[in-house]
Amino acid sequence: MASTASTEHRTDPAWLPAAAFRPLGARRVRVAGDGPLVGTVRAEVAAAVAGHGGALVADGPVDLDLVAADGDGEAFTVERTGGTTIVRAEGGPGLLYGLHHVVRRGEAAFDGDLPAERHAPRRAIRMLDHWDNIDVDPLMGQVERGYAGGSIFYADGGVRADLGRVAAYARLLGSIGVNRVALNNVNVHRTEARLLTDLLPDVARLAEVFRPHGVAVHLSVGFAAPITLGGLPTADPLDPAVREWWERTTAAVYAAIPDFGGYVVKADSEGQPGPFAYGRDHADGANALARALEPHGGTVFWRAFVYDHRQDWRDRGTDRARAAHDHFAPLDGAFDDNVVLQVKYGPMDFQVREPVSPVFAAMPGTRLAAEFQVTQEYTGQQKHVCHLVPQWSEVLGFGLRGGEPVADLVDGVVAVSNVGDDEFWTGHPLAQANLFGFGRLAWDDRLDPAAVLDEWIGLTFEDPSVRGPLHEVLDGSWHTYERYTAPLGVGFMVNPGHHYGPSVDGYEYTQWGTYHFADRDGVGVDRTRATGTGFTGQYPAPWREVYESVGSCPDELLLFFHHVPYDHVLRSGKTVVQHIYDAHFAGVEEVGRMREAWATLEGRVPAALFDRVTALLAEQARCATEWRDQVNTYFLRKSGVPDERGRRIF
Ligand code: GCV
Repeated sequence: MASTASTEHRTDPAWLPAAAFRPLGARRVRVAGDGPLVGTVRAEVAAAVAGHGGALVADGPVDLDLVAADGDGEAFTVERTGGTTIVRAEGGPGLLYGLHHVVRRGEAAFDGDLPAERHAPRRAIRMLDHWDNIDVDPLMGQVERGYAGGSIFYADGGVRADLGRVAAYARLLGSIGVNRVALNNVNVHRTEARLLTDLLPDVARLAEVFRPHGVAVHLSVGFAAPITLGGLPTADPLDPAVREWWERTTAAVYAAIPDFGGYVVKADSEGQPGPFAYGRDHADGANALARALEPHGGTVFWRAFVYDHRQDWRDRGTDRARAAHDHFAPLDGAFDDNVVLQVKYGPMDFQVREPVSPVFAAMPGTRLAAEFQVTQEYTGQQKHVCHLVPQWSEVLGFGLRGGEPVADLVDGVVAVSNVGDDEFWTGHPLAQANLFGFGRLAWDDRLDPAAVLDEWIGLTFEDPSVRGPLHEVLDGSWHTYERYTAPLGVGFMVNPGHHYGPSVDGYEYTQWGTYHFADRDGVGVDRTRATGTGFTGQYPAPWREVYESVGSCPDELLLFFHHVPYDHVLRSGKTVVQHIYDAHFAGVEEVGRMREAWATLEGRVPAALFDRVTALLAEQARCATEWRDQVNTYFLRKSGVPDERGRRIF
């Protein structure tokens, strides 16, 4: 790991790259400007030069000149001339981001001349949502879909007394440009609901820890809070007493936390209350909260993840993939300006492969945010290496409407965080790269995922020789995971409930709307307009035609859009069933190669980290083998078609 004594880092926040802040060495640095974030930069610089022969100076010749204009501007310009690297920031946050730009560039930032380059985030909203609870659920644990231990925020029935890890986390987020955090689960339970009212002083303590790093805090709130917390008989968003309750409650939040970011709301979804109970629509619901936040500059993040989770599997007319578009597209233009509709990247639920959600193209009159999962619910639960930055990059770069990438259709990028109180912060130490990469991509979606990974490696590990093997382990790991799990975009096939490991028919006869429809002749979901659910019709041209036709649908999404016979020939030239066999054998072989590459790092990374990853790779190999054998056996038995290469299937 970065810095010197690796053992120091075992329980220390320094496992995360931000805490590594490469020392600035024997350099003379000037920091000019006012405001709290400039103060943070000053403290960072003082720490980065201390003990290295450098100095924080007020004037005279300097190696690094960090100058902030007044205000909240996030952009900065960097140039190097006459032996001085100069960062001119358009405000306090820009200075923090400029400092970290220099830190990431390392020695290269102090080499030769550099013409002025302006850096600005591609979007204002760069957010991490936590699905943390205060209480511990016997089945789900403390963090819903969390795979890194308990919450970093809460312990013993309240906000932690010691917020040391939160401070290190906030520092990391500031260093990668994340500027908003939601502190509690979108499924708002009884205790957590009180964060909005009597536990507010503790939320204010958390806000104090995030503030110096430019990160605003948010709360997930229940739509029925006027009833459950306020004692009102209704939560009808058009009821004056309900509106007044939200206004009063929100004013109290801002009195305690003047820079509070706003609310996150999961309504009418998976049992959470919402406006439907009162015959109102989601714009009515979102706007009621938006109007309470508006005088204070706050935002409502209203989730579009609304679908029927009590579907009858016999009902072929209902298609969960259609739900978000069906519910929300007709409301385009009806949301207030301080509402951001938070849309999962795909129409289903964070699968390893889904088409991009058509909602991004359907609501030009609404502010949108794309939602990703850094936590690896369906992608190996931080037991498997699954480097997701290439997936997010592909989604954000996808030309959905008139060639316009998703990145240009959204105002924000949001993801569910993956940290916990685990020794390595993220369960799998290499999952830290996903957290880091999310922030970098949220700042600029055009960054190359491999280059971002390289930054993470450079900030995290001392020994430059680890780069090659780490790229071998991580670069292709998303596709590897895709190969050994559910094939060709069909999704799920996981064990119900906890979602880890294979169960091909686990969700086939359930209420959740996640089916693959395999029979003896074929597999896949017919979502065409011609003969299926009509989901393809939610896309703009050309995608509505590309996806509609078996001939033009990309292989990796074929079974998402079509039900095809096993001998259907893919664009790759293979039959569907042979592809399934080949991909699953290949996926397991790739995990074997990942293990070999990792093994070469013994002695070059800290021993505890080496051991943890080694053990998890063994589990990944076991689980991938199980996936391979269950999926291949299932399709051999269903289809009766032997593997043309005669490999062992059971
Ligand atoms: C927080 C999936 C997860 C749920 C999660 C939900 C959501 O269904 O399995 O745990 O709930 O998504 O995004 O709201």
